[in-house]
Amino acid sequence: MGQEEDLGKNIVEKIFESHLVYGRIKTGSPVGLKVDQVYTQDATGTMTWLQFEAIGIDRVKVPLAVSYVDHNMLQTDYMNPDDHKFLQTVAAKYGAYFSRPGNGICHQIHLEQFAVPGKIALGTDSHTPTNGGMGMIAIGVGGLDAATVMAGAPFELTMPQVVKINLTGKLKRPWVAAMDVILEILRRLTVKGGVGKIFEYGGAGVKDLNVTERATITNMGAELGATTSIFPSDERTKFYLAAVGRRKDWVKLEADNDAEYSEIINLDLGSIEPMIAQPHSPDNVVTVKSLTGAKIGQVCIGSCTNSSYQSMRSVASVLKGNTVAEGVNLLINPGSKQLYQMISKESLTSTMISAGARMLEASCGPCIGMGGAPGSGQVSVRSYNRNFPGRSGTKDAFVYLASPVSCAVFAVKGKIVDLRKSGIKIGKFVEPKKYLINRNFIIPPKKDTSKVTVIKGPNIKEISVKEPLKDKIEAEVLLKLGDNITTDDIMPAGSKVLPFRSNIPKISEFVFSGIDSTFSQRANAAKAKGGCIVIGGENYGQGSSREHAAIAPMYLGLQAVIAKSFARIHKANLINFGILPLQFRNPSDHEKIAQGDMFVIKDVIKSMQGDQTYAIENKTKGFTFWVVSDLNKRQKEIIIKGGLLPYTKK
Ligand code: MIC
Ligand code: SF4
Repeated sequence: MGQEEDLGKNIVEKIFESHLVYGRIKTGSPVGLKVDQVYTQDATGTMTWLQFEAIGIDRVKVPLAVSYVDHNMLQTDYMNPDDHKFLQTVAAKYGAYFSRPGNGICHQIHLEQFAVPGKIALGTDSHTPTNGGMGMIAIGVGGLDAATVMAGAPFELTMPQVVKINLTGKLKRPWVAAMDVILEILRRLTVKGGVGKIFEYGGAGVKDLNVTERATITNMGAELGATTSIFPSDERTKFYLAAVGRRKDWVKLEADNDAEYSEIINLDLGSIEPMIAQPHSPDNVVTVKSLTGAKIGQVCIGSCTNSSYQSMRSVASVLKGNTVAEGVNLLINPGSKQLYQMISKESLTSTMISAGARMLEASCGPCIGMGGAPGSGQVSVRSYNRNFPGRSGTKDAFVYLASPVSCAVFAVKGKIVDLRKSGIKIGKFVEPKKYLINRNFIIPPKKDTSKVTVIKGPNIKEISVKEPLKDKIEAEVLLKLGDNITTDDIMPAGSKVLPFRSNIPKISEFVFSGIDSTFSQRANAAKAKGGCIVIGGENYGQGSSREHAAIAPMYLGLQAVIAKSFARIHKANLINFGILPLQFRNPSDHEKIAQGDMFVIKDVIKSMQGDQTYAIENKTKGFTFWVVSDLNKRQKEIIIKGGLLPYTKK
């Protein structure tokens, strides 16, 4: 790629260059970046802010920090509202904006209110790349990474490859939507296809897509495992920013003509047709027409992927004058309060209600199993981004993912149909010149914070810290797993578990509970004997940014995860909490290991400081095999100290 001064640059290189604190913008090298914006959501945010407090800084050191509340909204007892109070008071104390509960989903609001082309944002949620639709580098990170950046540290990452997705042609609207574009990319590249990569969109087809359509595509780039995805900032970006009252935030941003990429993928928008992801993975994608006739029981429309004004308008257009089919439950969660108000003002909500839709709050809702679970064995089609087993709250449900317009048509028909032959007519979407703006649910930072008291309810417990790395690890293999294990597998969410995000001892009882309900008990027993090890396959830890998938296992004594490969955010979280992420030198060794085997790893620190090859003695089976790590200097120091918190406080 064009790192040298005189070579053409892509957009990613331009933004990285203007934010570079240290390192070289060269694939595979560590780079330290200055961050402009950090945002948290409540489910990851309580821990982030507790960690920020523990670092001991008076006020956030980034130009903009926002604390959102969108996940833990059920309030079935005191726990969720206590967290909200904590987040509100902690934001007031340390100089962050606070987005009040009910204001909507963090990514949608951020796009509307704060995203600025050319800037860098971190968010404690894996779908932060939504803001890439605005020409921003927006990266999902674990809470501790966000906390240290808010405390003034640069953000360090290994420079990913930059892959261009070259768009040509135009979408065949109204039945083909932005969601179909990203589903098609997922079909081609799979959930591992983006690991170590940033996708930069370019080509003549870019101008066919407006900002919220682009945001749908960059949002679900998270499901490719990509570090982030980004679009240029052009006339359409300017149009959107003007419509949301922020014309002054616009800057033009495009790649140089001779910019270089590590790979170029061509995609003709005109060739895309309605697509659908089948259970239980977002890359299990086929055409909608190939599933024609399949009966459905539930439809959910919304989430950070598809809850823009345009999505809602297209849904209302389908529902107008129609009735939701008997036997179908239709749930709709608009992305932000502001656009909820806008569609209400335009009577679109009334159209939805009249058709039989159940209107939900502007929040994550059923997407993360916070209400709206399907019935047992039921088929649910959702305009969301993840359909991992059990995530909906119902273990044996079959969740499909499709565009909002597809979802709405299926809700009316009671089954999957070829949209183009559905007989339903919908109007042409015209992008609004002016959106309704309502910021009354956003509380700006205070100048004088001396009188603010941070309020912590009884469910908010002390944060846990690991002891420094031991030179000899003797531990039992407590669980052996295959490929693509998700963070939902490791640390489930949903209404029973999410309220314990500020209570590590309690939430640790649920680690791996969907896979093996005895895990936490067995881990506690193994703790006294040196702790435990988990074995994974490819892409271990895909999905969310939740650092609880590292903290809670750490609390249970997890010393190392040995896998064939790791997902980016989870690997960073393991390191941040002092857990060794090790990779098989010879992947076929995975076959030779069984649950219950006892492992001994000697000279851990020496091996780490050397060529990062570690000999593991399988005491049970009587053989030795080798694993490797690829930690940089800083990461080694973090693990040796027992995690990023002890490292930062040194
Ligand atoms: C998700 O979609 O899985 C979540 C819930 O938004 C997570 C964050 C979390 O677990 O709190 C994510 O995507 O990072
Ligand atoms: Fe919320 Fe779902 Fe988006 Fe996660 S993916 S931020 S749970 S709407």
